[in-house]
Amino acid sequence: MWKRSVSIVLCLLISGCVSYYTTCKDGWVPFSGSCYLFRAQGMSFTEAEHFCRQHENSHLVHVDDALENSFLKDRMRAYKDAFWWVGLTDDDIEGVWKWYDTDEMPTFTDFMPGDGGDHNKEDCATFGPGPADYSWVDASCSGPISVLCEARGHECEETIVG
Ligand SMILES: [Ca+2]
Ligand SMILES: [Ca+2]
Ligand SMILES: [Ca+2]
Repeated sequence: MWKRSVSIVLCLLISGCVSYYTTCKDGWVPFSGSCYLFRAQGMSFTEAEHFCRQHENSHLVHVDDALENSFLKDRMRAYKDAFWWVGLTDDDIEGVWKWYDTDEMPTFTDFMPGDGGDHNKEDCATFGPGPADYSWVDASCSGPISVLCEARGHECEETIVG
């Protein structure tokens, strides 16, 4: 059983329509080329990253832009009051956030005002429930915090003859 979502539909004048789907394994949520696994089970940051590796060789979520961020926030609002790891850490240089698995700097962030700065004991990023409404907060890497994995989805093309 595979789930799929239409990410783009291109319509060409003569040849009909081509739609692009993201397909994901059962239990994973498709969105715009990626698949997400929400596991509401508290773990430390490194345990969570390890958990993702063991599931589809994925990684803790990389939030690349506002669209992906708001899609994920909408899903989280369906769960009650859980924190979810974002795959970012400032463990190397205080206040400088990098993706844990690639060491790259993020192109988009959504930290709450007062979070994401110079907090020595809070070196891992999470989506925060309650007043944060799933904006990001920095927190202790020991958790326990719920796991959100991201894997690359399978892009499929389907031609609809018009
Ligand atoms: Ca992503
Ligand atoms: Ca910090
Ligand atoms: Ca904090």
